[in-house]
Amino acid sequence: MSPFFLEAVAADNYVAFTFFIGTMAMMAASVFFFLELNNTDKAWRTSVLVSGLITFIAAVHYYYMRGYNLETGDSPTFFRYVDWLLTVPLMCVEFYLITKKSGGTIGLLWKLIFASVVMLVTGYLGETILKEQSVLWGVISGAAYFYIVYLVWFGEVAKLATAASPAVAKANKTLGWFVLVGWAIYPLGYILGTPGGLFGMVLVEDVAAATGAMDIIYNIGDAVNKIGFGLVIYALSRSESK
Ligand SMILES: *C/C=C(C)/C=C/C=C(C)/C=C/C1=C(C)CCCC1(C)C
Repeated sequence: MSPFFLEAVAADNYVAFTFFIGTMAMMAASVFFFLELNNTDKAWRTSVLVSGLITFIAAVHYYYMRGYNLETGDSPTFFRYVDWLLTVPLMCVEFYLITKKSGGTIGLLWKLIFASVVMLVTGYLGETILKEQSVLWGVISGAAYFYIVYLVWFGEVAKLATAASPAVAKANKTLGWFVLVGWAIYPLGYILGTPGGLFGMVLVEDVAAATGAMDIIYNIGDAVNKIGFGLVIYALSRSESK
């Protein structure tokens, strides 16, 4: 067995352990979604397939993030953003797919994807290359985030979901909570990691421990946000088929 494996399952390395569990959970979820495609109505197959793609992409990234973390002891910020850049737009695709039958347009799809890419690219700039202006980039990223929240809760997505069916409306509400509460952990992590800490206060003295804690929170949050999100879509596909 590789020493990395042993280190990852060492009882005191919680950060690496959550990367390990994350990989397994995302893999298991992907297998589940892919195998369930056979039992899914044609009209809902693409939605369930996208759920599986989201967790599959995350599983591969978690595998790499675990190795990176074990080798360097650092946060795999770059891999996280690559993972988000692929999975968050796919989550936006889910909103388009569930509202397509009631009039969701390609225009709406692009609005959602564009907002998510702006949110992530500006967030990455603020967290890495342009750290001195992290507040500015964080605010731009946050505006794009709230635009997505707005679309899902009150805008086009909400209206089309209500028009589609009670089951779609209900699922959209649940997905809306994921976006509003589940996704909020990421900007919180960004704020805590910003130089000077939250609102200029120095909150933590042990930066390495704080970074590790943040990784654990992201890892748990990711599992909830990606697998949970996929399961809401899966449940909707069941309630809408015979
Ligand atoms: C599976 C991964 C998900 C759902 C990731 C979502 C990430 C975000 C909602 C990130 C948002 C950010 C802001 C709103 C401002 C600060 C920068 C970010 C990128 C952390």
